[in-house]
Amino acid sequence: MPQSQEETEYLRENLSIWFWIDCNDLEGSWECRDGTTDVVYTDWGRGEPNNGHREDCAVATDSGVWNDVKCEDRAPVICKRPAPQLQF
Ligand SMILES: [Ca+2]
Ligand SMILES: [Ca+2]
Repeated sequence: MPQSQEETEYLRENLSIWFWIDCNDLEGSWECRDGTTDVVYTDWGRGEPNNGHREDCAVATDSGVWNDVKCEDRAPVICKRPAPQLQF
């Protein structure tokens, strides 16, 4: 999941897809696949999370802001890893 406004801006500028942020939104609490439940940074779109149709899976939209969607919806994932150490 994006951890900061900087990460959100990077994704917004470089992606034109929506993607799952690896956490489920449970209206007031979180359940993330890595075990995280204490989510400090959020970037919900206007009116979200609205739990519109039993929506508990959070995605970043193509405009960068977050939305909770139905967990049956399919969305790509973005993997993040540390930058490789350069050897000289
Ligand atoms: Ca929800
Ligand atoms: Ca929603």
